[in-house]
Amino acid sequence: MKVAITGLSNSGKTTVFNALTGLNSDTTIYPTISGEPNIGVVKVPDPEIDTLSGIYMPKKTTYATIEYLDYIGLTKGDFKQNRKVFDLIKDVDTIVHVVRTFSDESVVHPLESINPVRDIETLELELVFADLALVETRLERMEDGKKRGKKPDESERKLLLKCRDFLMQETALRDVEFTTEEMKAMSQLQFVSSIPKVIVLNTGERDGDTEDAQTLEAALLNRYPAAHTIALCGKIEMEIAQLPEDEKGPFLEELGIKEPAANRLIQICYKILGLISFVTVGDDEVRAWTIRSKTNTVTAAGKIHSDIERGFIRAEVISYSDFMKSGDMHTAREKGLLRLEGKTYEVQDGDIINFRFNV
Ligand SMILES: Nc1nc2c(ncn2[C@@H]2O[C@H](COP(=O)(O)OP(=O)(O)OP(=O)(O)O)[C@@H](O)[C@H]2O)c(=O)[nH]1
Ligand SMILES: [Mg+2]
Repeated sequence: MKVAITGLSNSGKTTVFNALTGLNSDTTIYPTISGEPNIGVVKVPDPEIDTLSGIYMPKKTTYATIEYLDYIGLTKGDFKQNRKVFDLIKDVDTIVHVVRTFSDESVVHPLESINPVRDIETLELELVFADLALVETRLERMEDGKKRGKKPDESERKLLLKCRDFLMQETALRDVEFTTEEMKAMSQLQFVSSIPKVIVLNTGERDGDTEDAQTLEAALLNRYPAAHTIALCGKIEMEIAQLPEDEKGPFLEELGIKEPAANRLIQICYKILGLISFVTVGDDEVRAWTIRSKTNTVTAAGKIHSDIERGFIRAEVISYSDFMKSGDMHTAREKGLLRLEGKTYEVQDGDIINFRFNV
């Protein structure tokens, strides 16, 4: 899964990126306007994989991963600069909008005051405007083609006009209902306002800042029921992420933080994308595989290898809890807890699967 961290300049994107990845990229009090994007890959924490790995003692344990991208900020009304950002992030699975709520005189705010709701609306509009420009360009190209005698793709034209109507009303495409066919066509068009979004309120570290952010979070939920918002203090979370593993727990406890923001954010992304994972086990490798919920066994098999999908015969499936009741696969089989499933079985979160195939 790929996640892009965006936001206005100086909102704390790189700080949040460091908090999520445990890396230590430079954060500055001045806006970054050029340079290479920061990229960080992190393991998705998975206690079930930890346990299974402890049981199988495999040569290799592989967790699901998330790739985070952090780049320059979005600028209000700067179409050219923003296009650079959108070109980089147009194929990500989720956009994380970092919104500044911390006050700090030494850090310039590009819009000169702290106003999270205004910033959220500004960012949303930049996505909408970028898509509107994309639609206009495509429609123009279609018109040009028509003049040269090329027959326009009517279904695409209809879809573009539908998108344009909504975008003109400043509605992001993720809030629009599309048919399955339209969705398929949409994926080729590389819109950015259709990408699922999480709002991260980057709060200050002073007493009361967290409470203020929680109040704002509740207000945002009223205003944008479909938005997913989490509040976190980038600066503190970044410090936590830099600590050695065994020091994190006590530090979190001291601060009264139940779970690091990095983990909370991953859970939200999984939820909004409707992702689940299944597991393969063995002496060589214990491994988590990420799929969309409602995926059938054959498609899940294809995630591992196209040969397994092509030659699929059956899947031996056991839920994690049934496996734990038995302790090992042999006992599970004897107890009849290991099920044989065909092509149409809908894989459940945490299923342990062994695919039988023939190529
Ligand atoms: N007080 C406070 N300062 C923060 C917080 N998060 C970030 N900052 C500071 O704000 C400044 C900008 O942070 P960055 O993480 O570099 O922001 P950015 O969005 O990546 O900025 P650009 O890449 O330049 O657009 C740095 O000096 C950070 O230390 C926070 O939660 N509290
Ligand atoms: Mg930055």
